[in-house]
Amino acid sequence: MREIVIGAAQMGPNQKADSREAIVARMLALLEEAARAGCTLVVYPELALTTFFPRWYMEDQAEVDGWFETEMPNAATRPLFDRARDLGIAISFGYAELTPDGHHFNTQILTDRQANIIAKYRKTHLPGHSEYDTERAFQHLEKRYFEPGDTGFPVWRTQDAVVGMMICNDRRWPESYRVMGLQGVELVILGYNTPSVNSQDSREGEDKRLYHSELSMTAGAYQNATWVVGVAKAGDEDGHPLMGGSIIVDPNGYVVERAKTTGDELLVHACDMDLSVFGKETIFDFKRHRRIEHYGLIASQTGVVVKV
Ligand code: CDT
Repeated sequence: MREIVIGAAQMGPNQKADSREAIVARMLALLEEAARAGCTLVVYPELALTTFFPRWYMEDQAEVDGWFETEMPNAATRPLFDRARDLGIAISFGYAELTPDGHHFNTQILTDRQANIIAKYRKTHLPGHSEYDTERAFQHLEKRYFEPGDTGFPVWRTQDAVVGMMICNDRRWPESYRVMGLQGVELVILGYNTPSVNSQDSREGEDKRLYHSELSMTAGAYQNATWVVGVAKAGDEDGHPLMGGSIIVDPNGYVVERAKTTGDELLVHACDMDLSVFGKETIFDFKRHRRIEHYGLIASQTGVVVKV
């Protein structure tokens, strides 16, 4: 058995006016709870340190950059790293990253149990748009504020497991899981901020959005025989509702833990990495069963081309 006790640290809303320090204090409270539950890994949401600022249209680059972190850890997050080191808990969380050479990414990091950053992933599938859209009920300007990630989907070995990361919208794309599946991923950790309603269709509410989120993660888990830990930032943020629905999914695609609230809430599960072995050696033994001669379009074409 290769067990990792994982804490999925769902976070309630971060308001625009909340300081990084106040938000980190809530992350620390979740970390303490995780320590009491015996966790050795705690996963927090996408853009954990701020409000989901891409809902706001901004033209002033200095204002935009105020939502970004130029180093990690930094003054605000150092207490989280220090406490995680004391407790021997690895942490993973998302934040807006501004690199020294001026690039803007939607990023997630993973540490080891000594609080060293051992892995960094930058979001690939940026949803939304880059200019103000009068047709939407609210804005989703990730394409304005972030560049598509430059990391691809690597995996890392830590805590005796093969671990990969993705961020929010990446979870809806089977390609994200499969690229990691081909590298033997056993645990996918991801955070998200998903509005409770569709800005382009007011009839689409929370039920359908929770269903699509869970459908994507359970399918990704099953089809790649991997654990998936999906962690929401939830609740009413700046007057805009974000859905919860954080889940831990086993390599058979079963949801083994599910959030009950839209606030700060820790889900805990002892995840045995060996549970992924059977699927990887049988129905999803990629080496024996994949037919790559028929998959070329997936890596050579984006849009749909109808030729008939
Ligand atoms: N943050 C993020 O990527 N949110 C998107 C909203 C898309 S609308 C379905 C998500 O995939 O949840």
